[in-house]
Amino acid sequence: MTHAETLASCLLEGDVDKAWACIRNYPETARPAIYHNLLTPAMRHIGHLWETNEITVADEHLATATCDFVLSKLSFNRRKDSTAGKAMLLCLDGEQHYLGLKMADSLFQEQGWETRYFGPSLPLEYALQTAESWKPDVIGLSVSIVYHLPKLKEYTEAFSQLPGSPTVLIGGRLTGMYDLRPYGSANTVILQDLPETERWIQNYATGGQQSGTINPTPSPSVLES
Ligand code: B12
Repeated sequence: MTHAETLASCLLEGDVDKAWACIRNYPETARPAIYHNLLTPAMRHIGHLWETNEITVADEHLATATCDFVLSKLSFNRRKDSTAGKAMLLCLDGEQHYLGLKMADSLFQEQGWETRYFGPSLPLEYALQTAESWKPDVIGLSVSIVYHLPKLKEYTEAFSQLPGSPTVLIGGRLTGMYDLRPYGSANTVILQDLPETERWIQNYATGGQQSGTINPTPSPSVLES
């Protein structure tokens, strides 16, 4: 059994203590590595068990709730001097998959950013209201379900009209699977995973970030699939 599969079984039991012990026994200790190499594959494994009817919807919900708790426990403690920039992180309207977004939020905080993390499903009008008053440097969007993609275009277009032109980051399960560039606008950057996100944040700190500098390796367009 891999570490991720062991963690998946602890999450499926809803056993926070066992899940925590499994994370502590993992050889890598940096938060991004734990997110990327352990928690993400564990949740994806749970998705596979669900898809193949080896677990029930209730099992999957319990695992999700346990993972969420563990993530809160792992989250970086917000620094008082969060001056690197301001990022708001949200899921498209209707999008319920927020665990990855929560990990991205933690990475921004760890790199000294002030963040506002909105969890699942934030309608565009409310996202715009906050963006207009809070004036973030970055807006991070998460998308996991293909039928939410038309909304992605609406969001990126609306955000590209904002004063101050915040950089719009697109993340989530679909970025590693499809070419999402047709759903972006000016100032959109597509990030495939957390290591790429971490590099992007570090690059931003050194003044190297420009909109659209990071593009995904070409992959089939979702429109063609
Ligand atoms: C848990 C789960 C749920 C939970 C979500 C709870 C939650 N709080 O997130 C619930 C029960 C709500 C759910 C519902 C549904 N789900 Co679901 N779900 C999953 C599952 C098992 C795990 C998701 C997860 O947490 N993955 C781990 C995270 C960490 O990975 P990630 O999201 O890709 O994020 C990583 C990166 O993408 C990145 N990232 C993510 N966001 C962002 C944002 C930014 C800005 C950045 C920089 C980076 C970034 O960081 C993360 C770190 O590695 C997946 C299986 C899978 N393969 O992922 C299915 C899965 C995604 N779900 C699926 C489906 C079908 C559904 C439903 C339609 C089921 C239904 N019939 O109701 C609904 C749709 C709900 C909706 N409207 O959104 C399918 C999608 C298949 C498809 N072809 O589209 C999957 C693949 C399961 C499967 N194998 O069938 N689901």
